[in-house]
Amino acid sequence: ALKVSEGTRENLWSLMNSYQGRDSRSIQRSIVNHVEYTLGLTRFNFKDFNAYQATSYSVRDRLIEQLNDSNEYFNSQNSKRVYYLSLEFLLGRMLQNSLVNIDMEKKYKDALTDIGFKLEEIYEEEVDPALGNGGLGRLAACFLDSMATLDIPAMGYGIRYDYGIFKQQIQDGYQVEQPDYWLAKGNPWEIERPDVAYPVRFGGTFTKSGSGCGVGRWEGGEVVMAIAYDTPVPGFNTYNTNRLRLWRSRPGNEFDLQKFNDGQYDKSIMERQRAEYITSVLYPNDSTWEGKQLRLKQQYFFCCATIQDIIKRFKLNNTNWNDFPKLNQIQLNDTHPAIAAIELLRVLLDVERLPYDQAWMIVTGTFGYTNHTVLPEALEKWSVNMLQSLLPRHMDLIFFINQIFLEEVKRRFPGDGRRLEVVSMIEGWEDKRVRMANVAIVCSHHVNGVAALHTQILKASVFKDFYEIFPDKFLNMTNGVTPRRWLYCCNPGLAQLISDTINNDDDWVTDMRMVEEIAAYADEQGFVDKFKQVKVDCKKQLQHYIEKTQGIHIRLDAMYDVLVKRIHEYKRQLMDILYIIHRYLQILGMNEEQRRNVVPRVVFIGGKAAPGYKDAKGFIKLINSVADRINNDKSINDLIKVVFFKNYCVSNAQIIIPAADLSQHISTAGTEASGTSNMKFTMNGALIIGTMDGANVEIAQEIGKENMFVFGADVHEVDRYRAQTDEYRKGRLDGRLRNAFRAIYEGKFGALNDDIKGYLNRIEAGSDHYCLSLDFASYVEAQERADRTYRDQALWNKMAIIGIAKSGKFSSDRTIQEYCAQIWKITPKRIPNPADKPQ
Ligand code: Z2T
Repeated sequence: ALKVSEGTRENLWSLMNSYQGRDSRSIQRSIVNHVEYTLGLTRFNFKDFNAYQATSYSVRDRLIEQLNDSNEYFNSQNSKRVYYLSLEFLLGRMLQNSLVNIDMEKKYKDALTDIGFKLEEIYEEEVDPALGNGGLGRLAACFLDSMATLDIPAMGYGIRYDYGIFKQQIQDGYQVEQPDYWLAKGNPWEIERPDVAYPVRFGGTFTKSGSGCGVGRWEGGEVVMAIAYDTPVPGFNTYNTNRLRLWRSRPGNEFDLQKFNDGQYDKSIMERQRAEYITSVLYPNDSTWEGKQLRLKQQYFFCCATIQDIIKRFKLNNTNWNDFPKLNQIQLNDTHPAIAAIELLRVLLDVERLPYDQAWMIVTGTFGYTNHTVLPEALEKWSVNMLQSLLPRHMDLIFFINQIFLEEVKRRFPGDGRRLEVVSMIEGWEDKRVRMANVAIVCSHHVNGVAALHTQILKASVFKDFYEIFPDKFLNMTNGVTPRRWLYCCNPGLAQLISDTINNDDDWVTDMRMVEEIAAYADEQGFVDKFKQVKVDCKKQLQHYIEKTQGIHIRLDAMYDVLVKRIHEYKRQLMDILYIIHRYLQILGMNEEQRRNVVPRVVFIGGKAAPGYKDAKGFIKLINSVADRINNDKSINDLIKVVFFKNYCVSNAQIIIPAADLSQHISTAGTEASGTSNMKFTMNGALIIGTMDGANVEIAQEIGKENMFVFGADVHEVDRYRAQTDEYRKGRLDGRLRNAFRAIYEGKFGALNDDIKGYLNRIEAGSDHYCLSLDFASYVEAQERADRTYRDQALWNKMAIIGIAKSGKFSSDRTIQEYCAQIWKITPKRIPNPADKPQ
């Protein structure tokens, strides 16, 4: 490679000065430059969307320079690196976040105003990059932000899907999915790297020589190419900028000449197109597993390219393979990328020709595995036949490592056949499947849950037998969210109030524990009034958004009661809507006097249902039917308004979360691994009504149970209830629940959907896996507590302020610090200030 001499380097450096300056004129010059020369438009006439594109290119220029400098520095230091492997990155819009992180939002705003554009309007031109389903993908995005901010040399690796999570439309009350071709108008944030390309093989044959696991040649099959697309990830208040590398599939170079000569030109071209399908679409399932072959291909495709890329980087500076785990930590975001561990083993054995013991030590020293759910339907179990035909060597290696592992278990737990059965990587006899969680656990040095309760459940039941084998492997890493996007960007009013109150500075944005200071002002009228004003302003913005996007007018002087997350039985959106029905029936039975005492509520329920999840789609229809009836009932005079919040996604989460008064996190205890929006709502001064599940437990510990509306059975009560008979549960069906069912059956909320009818009938018959009947009474009681508290606005605001003050633990900065210290064993590496470079 060409190394430029210092003299030349100085010259090259100074060339950028006029272009990358932080003054208004330089900013305008770079924007206009992109309008004219990148977009090919005239700078004398361009639209908001073009201003968005050019502004993004201008910001990207700065990020690229930071990215290159960071990367060059880490390479020169042979720095240890963290690789976060995830099939999902739910980034959300990039422009505001990037400007905020490089501390240039105000400067760009002024520069744009000067040439006739409003930055806030330009933000709205950006499409959401929505390459994720829900919490798991958004967590990966928060982690990228925190790793960059904390000066950790880290990279994210994933897939550049052409289609992100579908857009949700509602027709006739039903969810209709629209494709999300987010790249239609280009993506200014990515840098295509046609030169960073790796071959990935599928199928073919494997021939082995030698004993034990042997070494061998994998040949034939189909080869596709992985092309890199990089997105810079700037840290807040640091020059450090990390890389998110997403892979796109393209046809391999092996061309079928035979078909050409046979005159089958079209057929041969069509086969090449098949390669591109691999990265076409994100699978829209949130915590349920689907055994599709294309999904397995996506997983291997991205893992194979990633491992090649990581090894190439390692080899820039290193020759001793034993240093690999000391310099590279790979974190698996659930089991989706677990095949990466087997791929690394394969490369070390078959390509690098290392002895098995050394290769295995390297693999287990490198990987960490994060589990995100205890739901059995989410656990990945790939059929042995499918793996065998697609990845013959990998299947072979899984059998081999499983055998060695089971022999060790046999030695340590003699006569414990049950345990062998449970911890084996292979399940079943004729229809054999590979349990990817078992593979991930055995291949990793650490396994973590995402909240304290979740980790306890992993240790005590889901992975109990593994925990007894490897007690030191298991630990907890309670999730967090980035305060940059989820407070500073989405709630500038509150951010300003916090800064003004604590020390006139934004240090708290990278040290959320500092916010605790505002607790001292929870009773101070001046502060409380300002907090109230912030909330009202956010509610106005939401009101405007709802009017604009859904044509519904909502009142400002109501409690904004919000339940937004993926639709799932365990998250119990059904229980919420049944409560609304109960509340509506109650109001119908009240006289004028009693009605004056009712706290008016606007109830928002939003979220996407997996397209194949019938029951979840039925819940959406029911919510819309109930909304229809209640919203059009003039007699209740807007005491309840029900809004199905359409197409819940990152960008509109940034509107609804700051505007919430009450937020619902009501999963059956023991089902929600953590939840992360509970943290976002708390940081934005909404009160939680919730069960003792997931991270709610820790939120209660931090902010005080008395500052939440806690209800419902705990994990043990749920276990006991589930162990009872249907007869037992049927005999104890909650009366108010029964009335709500009746109202639905009678057609009060329109024609009855058969699926929903069946679902409700089963609950009535005592089949109540998610414990709606068990929890309904205490849910109603908690809702009443929320109403009483809301009537006392001083108390309500005090609770909200204490919630904000004590939400510091739930910054993803804290989470990442824990991963660094306990799993990755890595310390921050602050890159020198660019001012130290030649000027
Ligand atoms: C997901 O978003 C979550 C778990 C999954 O298990 C899959 C997906 Cl797509 C395979 C969620 C959990 O449901 C939620 O409790 C947690 O907060 C989030 O992951 C991040 O850990």
